[in-house]
This record gives sequence, structure tokens and C-alpha cells, in this order.
Amino acid sequence: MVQLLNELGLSREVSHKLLYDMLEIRKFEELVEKLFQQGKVHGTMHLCIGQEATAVGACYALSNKDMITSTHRGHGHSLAKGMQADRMLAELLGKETGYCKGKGGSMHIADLDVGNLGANGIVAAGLPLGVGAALTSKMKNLGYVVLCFFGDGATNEGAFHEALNLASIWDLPIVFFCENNLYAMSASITEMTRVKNIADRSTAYGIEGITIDGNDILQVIQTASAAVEKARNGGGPTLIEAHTYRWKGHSKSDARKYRSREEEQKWKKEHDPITNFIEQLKFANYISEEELQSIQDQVENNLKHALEFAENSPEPSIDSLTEDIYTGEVNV
Ligand SMILES: Cc1ncc(C[n+]2csc(CCOP(=O)(O)OP(=O)(O)O)c2C)c(N)n1
Ligand SMILES: [Mg+2]
Repeated sequence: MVQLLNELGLSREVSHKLLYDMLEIRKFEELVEKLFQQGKVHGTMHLCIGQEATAVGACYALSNKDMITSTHRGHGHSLAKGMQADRMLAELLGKETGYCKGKGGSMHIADLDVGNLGANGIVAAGLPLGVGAALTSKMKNLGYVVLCFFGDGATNEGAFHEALNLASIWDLPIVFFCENNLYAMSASITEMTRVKNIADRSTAYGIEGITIDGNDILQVIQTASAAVEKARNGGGPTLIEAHTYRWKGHSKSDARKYRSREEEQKWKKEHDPITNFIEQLKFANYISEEELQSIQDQVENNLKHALEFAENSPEPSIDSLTEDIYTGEVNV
């Protein structure tokens, strides 16, 4: 464990930042759930509590100029890629100061400045977009890598297979990162595919496929970093399948009848990515109780200010209703 921290070049400071980022995602999601219950968030929303290590670990492997594509469950990806909680909350509350001026909301949140090409309400739709961005990087020699997040359910969509095939034959600088949380809405992965591992599907496209524990952030960093480096050096795509679990229902209208409370408890107790990382850090003497408390306080404090910012921000004006909806000429 200490060895892996050293091998990955993770200092105490960096490991504290990783913990901060995971805690921020969890607390952000808990806050969003509360705001939704208060009727302040419109539409639906999909929480990623329990899946913090995949978002933070995979984005740690990327540089600022690298890009991601996200999913309907994208709050964690967005925060991990460098988006700020205040403008994210403002977006979810439909405020003018939000990342998309309050017009995108949870499933269309994006920020090109930090390389987030966007959440996406269409399952698997981020993959072809990612392939397009990776093709641009290659053709224009721009040097950036694209990492596409998607769920297990997305791997049964045609877009997944087309994207992997094109990325493979063109040796694109892209990493396909599947967050296998065992379910697509109410359907268990075992009812949706006969292959044992989703990573095995890489064989059909002649690329490397790897299955990892997605709730172990160190494993995620190790695997994603190697895949990103390979992609950057012309080695082409990799399919990473990271096992994880969403603690909450699929969206707000889900009674979770398709799985048992025992199964949920087991994942929470034995595979909580945050508790596990804290234990690893304590074991390695990387964190004291005071430092842990201070990180937790900073997260709470930051979110308190973020919420104040979002709640005090103005609603968009009616005059701006059709602004930023259609694009003008695009220069490529
Ligand atoms: C093309 C398409 N089909 C169906 C839906 C409805 N839908 C929304 S999320 C979802 C499940 C996706 O499961 P998965 O990819 O495993 O992601 P998870 O929700 O587990 O994060 C479905 C079927 C959709 N949004 N788009
Ligand atoms: Mg899933």
C-alpha cells in the first residue's frame, strides 16, 4: 500500500487532495438530494454516491488539456475534472451564474474550459462524441487524450460498439472507462449480457481490456494513468471496466425493488471508496485525525458558500431565453 502510494508518486498533500475531492462529491450529492426534496431542482437527477473513486481516480490521470465525456450520472465527473461546486449548484438550481446559464441542468452540464465535453442524457451518446474529439486531437496533432465515462448499460448500445471499432482502427488517443455498477435502471448486468466481464468485449475490437476494483482509488489511478499514457504515445485505446456500486436509486423515482437491502449494506460496509481510502492513508501514516477533520471541515465550508452563491444568484431573464441555444458558424 505504502509502496503503491510511492510508485504512483502520491505525496501526502496529493493524497489529501484526492480525499478532499471524493468527499466533496459525496457531500455535494447529499446536498443535491436535499435540494431536490425541497423542490428546488427541476427535472430529475442521478446521484453518484458510492462511485466517487472512479471519477476522482480517472480524472487524476488526465492533464488539464485532456477531455472527458460524461453521462446522465455526471456530477462527480464534472467536479473531478475541475468544475466548481458553486457554479454547478447554480446550474442545478437554474440560475444565471450556472455553467450553462441555468439552461442545461444536471444532464447537460458542460465546461469546455476544463475539458468537460458534457453530461449526456442519452445512454452511450458520449462515446461517439469522445471518438470525434480524439480524432480531432490526432488529426491536428493537439496532444490531448479523451476519457469517456459510461455505464454498464451503455455497453449494450450500438454506439458503444461503433465507437470502440473506429477508435481501434484509427489508433485514437482515447480511454473508454466503464463504471460497472451492476445495474442499468432496474436491469441487472447479468440479465443484459452473457460475457463474464465487460472488459472482454475489447477483444472483438482488437484493443486491450482491463477489469479493476473501481472503489479502490489507487487501482483506478494506476490503471487509468497507464491507459492515458499509452493513448498519448500513439498506442491507441483501452477499455477499462471498473466495478463499483451506486448507493442510491437510479434516479429520484426508484423504489429499488430489483435488489436487496442486504446487498446494498454489503457494498456500503465493505466497499465504501472513501472509508477504504481513509483506512489506507491511516495505515500508511499519511493522515492524522486532525488533518482528516480539517479536510472534512473544508469540504463542508466550501459547499456552504457554494450553496449561498447559488441561492443568491439571479434567475435568467426572459429576454435570454433563446440565447446560446443555436450555434453560429463553427470553425474547425
Ligand atoms: C438511448 C437511451 N436508452 C434508454 C434511456 C433511458 N435510460 C436512462 S439511464 C438508463 C440506464 C443506464 O445504465 P448504465 O449505463 O449502466 O448507467 P448507470 O445509470 O448505471 O450509471 C436508461 C436505460 C436513455 N436515456 N437513452
Ligand atoms: Mg449501470
